This record gives sequence, structure tokens and C-alpha cells, in this order.
Amino acid sequence: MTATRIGVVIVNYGRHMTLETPEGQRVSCRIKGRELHPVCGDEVRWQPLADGSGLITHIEGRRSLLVRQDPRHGQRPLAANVDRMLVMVAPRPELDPFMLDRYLAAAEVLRLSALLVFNKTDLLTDIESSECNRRLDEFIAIGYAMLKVSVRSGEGLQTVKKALRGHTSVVLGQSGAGKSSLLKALVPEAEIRIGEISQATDEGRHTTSVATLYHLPEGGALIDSPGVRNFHLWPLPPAQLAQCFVEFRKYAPQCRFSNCLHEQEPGCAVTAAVTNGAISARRYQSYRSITLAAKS
Ligand SMILES: Nc1nc2c(ncn2[C@@H]2O[C@H](COP(=O)(O)OP(=O)(O)OP(=O)(O)O)[C@@H](O)[C@H]2O)c(=O)[nH]1
Ligand SMILES: [Mg+2]
Ligand SMILES: [Zn+2]
Repeated sequence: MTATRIGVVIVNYGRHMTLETPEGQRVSCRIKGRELHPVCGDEVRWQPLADGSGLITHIEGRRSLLVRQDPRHGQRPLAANVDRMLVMVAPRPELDPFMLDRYLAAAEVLRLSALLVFNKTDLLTDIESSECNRRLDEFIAIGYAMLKVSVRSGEGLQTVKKALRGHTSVVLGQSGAGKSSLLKALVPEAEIRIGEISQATDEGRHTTSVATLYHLPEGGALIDSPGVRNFHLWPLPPAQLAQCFVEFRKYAPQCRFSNCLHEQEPGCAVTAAVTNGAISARRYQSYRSITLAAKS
């Protein structure tokens, strides 16, 4: 009988994976049976096969699982065992704040620490007065931390490295924001594809198609991801979904009903805070659209 070994899935192509052993060896693997669904970041047990490949036989307990919601393919697990989420934004492509809300809600659901990374500061002459910065103010105001970086000029990269040390992180963000460029800057010897933004539409070209884990030279790991638009946030009890909007937490205990979902209930302190401007109406609208999608 062959001894079982351990490894971490670093890239997952459907039923075919690449894992890394604790010694840093890469092994191409298949999966035993139809029940196992390993994903990037999973700690697994595997058996070596005669042809040099491996067979994954077991997935260790997961500390977290990030699941994307794809309009065509439904729910697709993206990454396991991450504890930190980097949300990358940039002046180009144009920031979509509703997408940011969904990322941050997913981070809250999984209790990941979320960090905004404002990339491509080299494109801005006056960062403080940029449109992108104005939109981000709303997220800073509710307590999210933001790092300003330029992968191109190297500005802020040391701070990003410090934030990643000792964590297993995932970087999310619109296609073209510069996620893979960040990975390339942190792990220069890795083969990573970078894609130009389309001149015509100012959008990314979905260059990265699969999540891939990279070990960082200073310790920790970072998972590069495709430009995911949506996360699977349900079946989450509706009351818990409201908790994912961090700025609601302060007001929710003052609602007349303890099970208030902040929709049309009388005596709702959250909608009162929206009316008096203490909670962003745009964020509230985002919350309602997520709860509506959860009900459908
Ligand atoms: N000006 C400038 N351009 C950058 C910077 N970082 C990345 N880019 C450019 O942005 C474009 C997109 O970069 P990628 O790293 O492929 O973006 P991505 O987020 O991985 O995109 P997807 O894989 O499609 O999700 C490329 O043309 C990069 O050269 C930066 O700091 N400044
Ligand atoms: Mg990419
Ligand atoms: Zn309420």
C-alpha cells in the first residue's frame, strides 16, 4: 500500500489539479471518486501514482470557502482556507461600487478581514480629488482600510507585503484592476499572464480564468482570481445578511422589532438612518438588491 501524503491545491482545472507538497514539489493530480470537490487553497491528502502523477483522496476540514455565483454556471467554489480578502480597485476600469458591496458582504459572511487596495495611483495627477477616490470615501467612512499602490511604480508595495505576511489571502476585483500584475510584482519568477485593458470599452479582458495560489517570499500565500462579479451569499438567514452591511450594526438593535429586516417595517432604525443620511442610500439599495436576489 502506498503511503498517503499531504499537499495544498494551488490550481484547479475542473477534475484536474496541481498541488504543492510541503517540500515545494508540484504534482499533477486527479481526484478519487465523484464526491470530492477540492478547490484552490484546500489542504488535501493524496497518493502518488506509478506515472508520477497523484490521486487526491481526502480534503482536510476547511476554515473558509468562498463561492462565486455565476449567471451561466451557478455556484462555483473559488478558494478555500483564506483568512484575508484584498479588494483591488483602480481608476481604470471604472469602479463599480455595487460590486464592492458584494465582495465586502462576502468577506463579512466568511469573517475574512477585508482590505481595499487602490491600484494605479500613477494614473492620477491628484489622487485626493479623483472620482474613484470620492466613491471610495463611502467605504472608508464605514471603517474599511485602504492602501494606495501603484504596481507599475512600486509605490505602496511594501505596505501590501506587510499586510499579506502570515496570511492566506485572496485578491479580488474587476477584470483589469491589476490583480495578476500585483502577483507578478510579489513573485517575479512565477509565470503569470497580464492583459491589457481594451481601448474601446475601457474594460479588462478576463485574462485570468482560474484561481491560483502563490506562496509569497516573505511568508503567507496569495490567491490570484478571475474578475468575479458575484458571490454566493445565501442561503444565509436574512437577518445575518443585514449584519454583512457593517454600518447597519449600530442601528439594528434600535429597530422596534428584533427580527427587523429593514425593509418596510415600522420603527426601523436602519431606514431612519438612511433617510437622515447617516447610512448611504446607495449602500442600502445594494443591501435590498442582494436580499431580493436571495429571495428569488
Ligand atoms: N498604469 C498602471 N497600469 C497597471 C498597474 N497595474 C496593472 N496595470 C495594467 O493593468 C492592466 C490589467 O492588468 P492585470 O494584472 O492583467 O489585471 P487583472 O486584474 O489580473 O485582470 P483579469 O485577470 O482580467 O481579472 C495591464 O495592462 C497592466 O499592465 C499600475 O499600477 N499602473
Ligand atoms: Mg488576472
Ligand atoms: Zn430595521
